[in-house]
Parts: sequence; C-alpha cells; structure tokens
Amino acid sequence: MSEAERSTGGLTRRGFLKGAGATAGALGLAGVAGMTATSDWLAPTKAHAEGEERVAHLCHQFHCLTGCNLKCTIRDERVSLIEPSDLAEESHRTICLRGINEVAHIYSQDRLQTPLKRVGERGEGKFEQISWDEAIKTIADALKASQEKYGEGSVFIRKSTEASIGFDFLGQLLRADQGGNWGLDRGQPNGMTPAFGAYSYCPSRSIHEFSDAATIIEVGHNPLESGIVWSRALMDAVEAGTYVAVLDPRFSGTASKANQWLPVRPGTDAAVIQGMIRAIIDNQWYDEDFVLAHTSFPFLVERATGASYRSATDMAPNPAVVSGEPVGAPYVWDTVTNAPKLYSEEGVVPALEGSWTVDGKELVTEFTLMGEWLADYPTSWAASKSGIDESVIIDLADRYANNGPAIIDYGLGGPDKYTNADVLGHSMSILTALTGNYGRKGSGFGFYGGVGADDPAATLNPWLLPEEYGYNDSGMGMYDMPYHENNIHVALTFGDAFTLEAANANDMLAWVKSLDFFAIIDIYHSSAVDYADIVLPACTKFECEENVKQLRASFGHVMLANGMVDPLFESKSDLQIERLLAAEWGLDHLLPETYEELARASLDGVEELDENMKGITYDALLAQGGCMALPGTGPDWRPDGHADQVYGTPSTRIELYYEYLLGQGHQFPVYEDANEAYEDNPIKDTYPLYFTQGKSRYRIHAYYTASPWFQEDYGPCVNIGPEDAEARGIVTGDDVRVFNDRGSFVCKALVNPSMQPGVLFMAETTYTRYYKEGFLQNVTNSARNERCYEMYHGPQIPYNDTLVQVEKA
Ligand SMILES: Nc1nc2c(c(=O)[nH]1)N[C@H]1C(S)=C(S)[C@@H](COP(=O)(O)OP(=O)(O)OC[C@H]3O[C@@H](n4cnc5c(=O)[nH]c(N)nc54)[C@H](O)[C@@H]3O)O[C@H]1N2
Ligand SMILES: Nc1nc2c(c(=O)[nH]1)N[C@H]1C(S)=C(S)[C@@H](COP(=O)(O)OP(=O)(O)OC[C@H]3O[C@@H](n4cnc5c(=O)[nH]c(N)nc54)[C@H](O)[C@@H]3O)O[C@H]1N2
Ligand code: SF4
Ligand SMILES: [Mo]
Repeated sequence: MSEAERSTGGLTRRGFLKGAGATAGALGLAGVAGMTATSDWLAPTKAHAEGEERVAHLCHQFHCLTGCNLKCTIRDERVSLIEPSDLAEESHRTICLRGINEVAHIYSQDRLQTPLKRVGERGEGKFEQISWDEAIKTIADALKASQEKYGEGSVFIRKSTEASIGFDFLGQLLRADQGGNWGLDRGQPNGMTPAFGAYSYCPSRSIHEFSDAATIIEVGHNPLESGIVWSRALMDAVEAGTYVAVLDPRFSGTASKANQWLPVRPGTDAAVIQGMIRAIIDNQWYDEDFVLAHTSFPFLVERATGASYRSATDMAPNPAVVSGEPVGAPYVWDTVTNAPKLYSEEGVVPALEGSWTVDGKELVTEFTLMGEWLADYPTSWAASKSGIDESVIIDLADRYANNGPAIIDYGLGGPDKYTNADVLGHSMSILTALTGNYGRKGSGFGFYGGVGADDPAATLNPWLLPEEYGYNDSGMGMYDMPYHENNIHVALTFGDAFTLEAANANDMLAWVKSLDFFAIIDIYHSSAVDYADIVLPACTKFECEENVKQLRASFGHVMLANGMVDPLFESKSDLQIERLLAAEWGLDHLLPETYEELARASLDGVEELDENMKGITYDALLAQGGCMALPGTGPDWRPDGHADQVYGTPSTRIELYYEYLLGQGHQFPVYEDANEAYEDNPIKDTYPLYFTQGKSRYRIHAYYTASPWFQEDYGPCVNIGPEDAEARGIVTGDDVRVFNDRGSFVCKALVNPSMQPGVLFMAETTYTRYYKEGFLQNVTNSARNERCYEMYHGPQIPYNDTLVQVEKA
C-alpha cells in the first residue's frame, strides 16, 4: 500500500477527496474554522509515494498579465510538482513563485469544499453544508422571483476578471445587469484615448523594443512586481545602457534597478509631467516638424468660443469620445497664402503659433492656446506641487526630449487610482506628441506588458448565444450602486467582486446587505463569501470533470489545459456550474456540454481566418501536449506600430485639444488636486498619511492569500517610514490600527526605509479573515469624478486617493 493510501485509511485518493467534503459538512460548518483542515492530510511531502504519475499542462493566470504554460507532475492524482513548461518557446518558459506555490495553494485550508447556506447574519460567516440540488434551486428561485417582481435587470451577475476568461454565459442568458463600467485601470487611458485613439493604452509596439530606447520613464509602474515576466525586457534595456527613471512615492523594486528615482508626492504626477512640458516649450526642445505634421497643435480654434474652426464637411466622430458626433475637417493657418486652409490640403505650410482675424472672429492655434494655459504653471510650481526639485524636472525633460528615442511606460495601478488620473494621461499625451516620441523605433507611450502587442495574437471563435441573449445594461457602474437608486435586488458573483473591486467597503457592504439575496461562486473563502446567502465551490484551473479544460490564447501561444485532476471535495468547474444554473431555466442546451466542445468550437475553421493559426487545431494541440506557439513569438518580435503616423482619430493625427470637455474647462489637462490625497486638504490635520496601495509579487490581487507558504511572511501588513513609525512608537511586527472617517482595520506594521515620510504602502488585497480586525478596503476612497462620466472609460475607482491616521493597536 502506498503512503498516500495508508494515510487515507485505504481509500483511493480520488475517493478520499470526495469523501472529505461530506465529512466536513457532517461536522457542521459553524464558521470557517470548522472546515476540514486540508493541510495535514495533503501536505506536499506526503505525495512522495511511488504511485501513479503523469504530466499535465495548462495556461496559468491571466490577471498577472502573462499566462505561462505550466508543466505539472500529477502523482497519485495530486498536483505535486510544478515547473516551467518545455512545450513553450524557449524565451517563454517562465514561471514565478505563485506558479510553483500552487502545489500548496490548490490544497489550502481556505478552499470552499461544499455548497453552503448562510445560518448567521450577513457578514458573520456562519454556514451549514447543503446539497448541490438545494443550492442551485435556492439560487434559481431567488433570481426568478426577483425577475418576476422587478424585471430582468433586477438581477446582478458579474464575473471577476480571472473567472471571466473563456466564457460568460449565465448573465447573458438571464439578461442580467453586470454592473456597467468597471472603473478599473482606465484613469490615465481616459486622458490618452481621445489623443491616440481607442485602446491606445495598449502599445502598438513590443516591450522588447525597450532595449532600443535611450530613455525610459516608468510613471507609477512597478513591473518588477506587477509584471514579473515582462520586467525581463526592462532589465535587458538596463543592460543595453538605456537610462531608466521611475516616478514612485516609494523606493519600489523597479526604482531600485533604475538609474533615477523620483519620489513624487502621491497623486501629483501630472504636475511633474506638466513641468516637463513647460521646460520643453520654454527651451524649444520640441520637435516642430513632428508637431506640425502629425499633431493637432496647428489646428485653428475660435478664441471666443473655444470651438475648433472647421469646415462643414463631416468627418467621422472620434471613437474615443463619449459625445462623439461627426465633426467638420479642421483648418490650419497657411503661411503660403496667409489664409485658413483645410489641414489636409496639398501644399499647405501651416503656422504653429499665431492669432488671426477672419470674418470678425479671432482664430488662434491650439499650440498658442496651450502656451497661454501653461503660462500659469512655471516649473517652480511643478516642483512645489510634486515635491520633486525643479532642476530634476528640467533635467528629465531635457533627457526625454533630447536623448531619445524615449518611452513612457505607465502602470494601471499607482497614479491611475486617483480622481485626477485623466489629467495625467492627457499631460503625458502632450509630452509624447511634442517630442515626437511615438511610432518611431525605440519610442512609445502606454501600458507595456501583457495586454498590448507584446506577443503575436491568436484568433479564436467566440461561442455565440442566440441574438436575443445579452446583458441588460442599466448604465450604472457597480461603484455607483451604493450611492444611487437602482433596480438591483439580487446578486450572483463568480469571484469576489464586492470587496475586491469596490473601495469603501462599509458603503458597498451596506448595499450588499440590503439586497434580497446574494450568492457567490468562488474557489476560496474570499472576503465577500461571508456576506452570501448561498456559496458554491468552484474548482481551480488544475481540476476538471474532464481531461481537458480551458483553451486560452495568451503569451504568444495557444494553450489547451489537459491532464486535469478531478475536482477536489464537492467543487465543480465553472462551466458545469453555469450549466446547472442554466438548466433551471431550460437553457442549458445553448451552452457547450464540455470544455472539449467549447475548445473545438473555438478552433473550428480559424486556420482560414488567420494565417498565424495554420496548423493549430484541437487534435494537433492535444498531440503536442496542449501548447503551440504562434509564428514570431519571442524577443525578436517587433511590430512596427504607428510607423505610418496614422491614428484612430477623425483627423488621423494625434489630437490634443479635447473640445468635448470644453464645458468642463478641460480642453487642456488643467491641473487638479486629487479628491482627498493632497497637501492642502483640511482633513490632513486629522489624517496626515497618504495610504497608497499596489501589487505584490506574492499575490494576484487577493489570490494566493490562502497559500500557507505566503501567509507565513506576506500576510496583511502596512509599510511605514522610520520617522512616521518612531513618532507613533511603532516598531516592525506591531499590530497597528489604520483609520479614517470611512472605517478602520488592524494589521501588522513593517517599518520600511523605502517609504518617504508621510506615505504608507500596503499590498492589495487579502481575505478579511487574515486581519485582526476589518480590512484595507474599509478605508479606501470611492469618490467618483463627475467629469469622468463624459469620458470614454468612465469614472475610475480612486483607491489610492486616501488619507489615514495610524496608531498602535
Ligand atoms: N504580482 C501581481 N501583478 C499584477 C497584478 C497583481 O495583482 N499581482 N495585477 C495586475 C493588474 S490588474 C494591474 S492594474 C497591474 C498594475 O500594475 P502597476 O501599475 O505596476 O501596479 P501597482 O503596484 O498598483 O502600482 C505601481 C506603483 O505605483 C506606486 N504609486 C502609488 N501611488 C502613486 C502615485 O501617486 N504616483 C506614482 N508615480 N506612483 C504611485 C506604488 O507605490 C506602486 O509601486 O498589475 C498587474 N500585475
Ligand atoms: N484597495 C485596492 N483595491 C483594489 C486595487 C487597489 O489598487 N487597491 N486594485 C484593483 C485592480 S487594479 C483590479 S484589476 C481589481 C481586481 O479585481 P478582480 O478583477 O475581481 O480580480 P481577480 O484576481 O481577477 O479575481 C479574483 C476573484 O475571482 C476568484 N476566482 C479566480 N479564479 C476563478 C475561477 O476560475 N472561477 C471562479 N468562480 N472564481 C475565480 C478569486 O477567488 C477572487 O475571488 O482589484 C482592484 N482592487
Ligand atoms: S502567476 Fe503569472 S507569471 Fe507566475 S507562473 Fe503564473 S502565469 Fe506565470
Ligand atoms: Mo487592474
């Protein structure tokens, strides 16, 4: 008998795992602590029996922005070793601690094991085990009752990002509301898209081009933790001699590898960028040829109204502008004929600056107006606002403008999570355009790493539902639901949307508690689980009812998960859970029966649609072990995006004057303080510390919180600078209370010299159950910037725009 068999009393591994859930239930799940401790009977060391062994492959995470292919050794039906996959291209055989750590994470104590029904108050976390039949019927009854009484849109169904990869059927079948605009990761893009076109935040050139740049500025981006695999391209550039400057309030991992760290005051990056713009204008470091040929700066504007001076000939609306109506073609001032001419007319030599009167109207160029706007913002202002020396700002401007080609790589965390992020995005657009650092080798601007063109893309067919099915969109973002009247009465989420994706948890959870019903489908006991009426256990990526699981196109490869382990405990795959629920409405026949059917459909005929997909069929994939590279994948892949200088705007140029924001006075990125996190805020007397958050290499958002390895050293902990700690009598390891008017939480303190005075940092997020009290989302800011409702990506959640006080708990 193998050791594994002995330790389970002779039951086979599969049989035992199935039985374990039932036992847990029989013990009565009074609170999470009562759940079966998986750690002792599934400790990794116990898997070293001679038993059966095989290899499985799958695409790991999406939300770390990579998707490595993992090679998993399955021993006695237990995942016991994880290594980089030898099926991937050599340059793409990557893995990180989170991948290796799945060996423990899959079997961790926080796995949801059986369907649960709430027995205590919402938030108390008291449950009893119920059967799948009862759980599914209870959910269906609640959803049906709500839709009958309040209409289809009264049901809220949302999948967390990671859970939504591949398919998203149920919400569409029930025509539920999915909570509208997400309010995540599009703050700077809000300020960039009207200039460069929709989705321009995804760069059109490869991250491997970093090595071709002379200068790279990382604006609040910490790829050494938030883009572990992609940070290799940054380090290659450092080795190639590229100068790297990092703007970050703390001395981040990325700052530690850079040539220069600019310890910016939180929420003030736009001031640094505007100081650079000012220096470039004052010193005439801009690229006049580029500006005249490829930007809107020479376009004419009527001074009195601020409207651009245009012909009657309609041009397409700007796809990146919400109030996008067709516009006329813009005019420039032609210096040859000394008259206004259509910008695109042959032979025109436009003026960059000036003022002219035509038909009694004064016309000026956008460039002239920009100079007038900037007149009020000298570089000394930028320095005092941001805390960065004036000479440092001017030197960086010099380097950026005159030591090109240069790249601006921004993160979607950091400065994105303040109410003024659009001002920063717009400012960086102007800086980039002025210096011509776009569309040329070694230049660029955007969020590099994983979402753009960093690898060739694959083509997969979507699984189509009949036309009549689709989400019902009330137009209200989830972040607005606690604050505005709405028609949501019941909710079902795949993953923890309510406490992970929303700030100011006390407001959000008060709203959740007011709902008639809430059910969650999650793998782990995430923070929102405690508020649910019914909980369904989903299985991990490594488990499935079939041999294959998800097909994914990611990281330059097409990957079909195969060699899966049976779902642990009583958990089920998301597809089977969606099917069980859909069956309650008699709609399960519209869904694929299996992951195999879905994968086959995704690949059916794609060879004819896309040259890159030649030879990548379902059977070929399986025969190859489940992973095939797309042609060109690797560090030599260099798409030549925007070399033609043609942009997705009406004029096809970079359009920097945002006429659609005239009513708000933001046609230029007029500086604005953040909502709460700014020096002169009167509440700073009470809450003097900036509470910034960001990603940790040990987690993907809250995911991996449940890993026992990581818990030992990387549980919830707030980083505080030595001066601030000393003033409060705090030393490393102390329990501290972090609080403001919105709420409070208690966690450990880490006194960290990387923090500048007055600034705290904490890795988002961690399941509530690991805190002594509360959790970080209790203090974060949920303010919505009115101006952003006009913007392409809508208001963004300003988690970092938060002031707090800290004391020893
Ligand atoms: N390991 C890991 N990687 C991830 C994720 C994850 O959860 N874990 N999530 C992914 C997702 S969804 C995203 S959006 C990306 C985000 O990627 P990043 O933007 O790199 O992530 P963050 O760590 O949130 O923020 C970056 C830095 O901003 C700094 N910062 C805070 N406030 C300011 C400020 O006002 N100005 C400046 N200049 N810097 C500031 C923080 O100190 C932090 O070092 O990461 C992705 N990658
Ligand atoms: N305070 C603060 N909060 C933040 C941020 C911050 O900086 N500060 N950053 C924000 C950012 S940038 C983002 S993108 C969001 C991320 O928020 P999400 O997009 O929601 O994050 P994910 O990590 O993709 O999803 C996590 C949830 O899905 C569950 N899950 C994972 N895989 C599966 C699956 O296969 N099936 C099912 N059913 N469930 C699954 C996990 O257990 C977890 O509950 O968080 C935001 N929250
Ligand atoms: S977490 Fe991301 S980087 Fe790490 S192994 Fe998984 S896919 Fe790769
Ligand atoms: Mo994000």
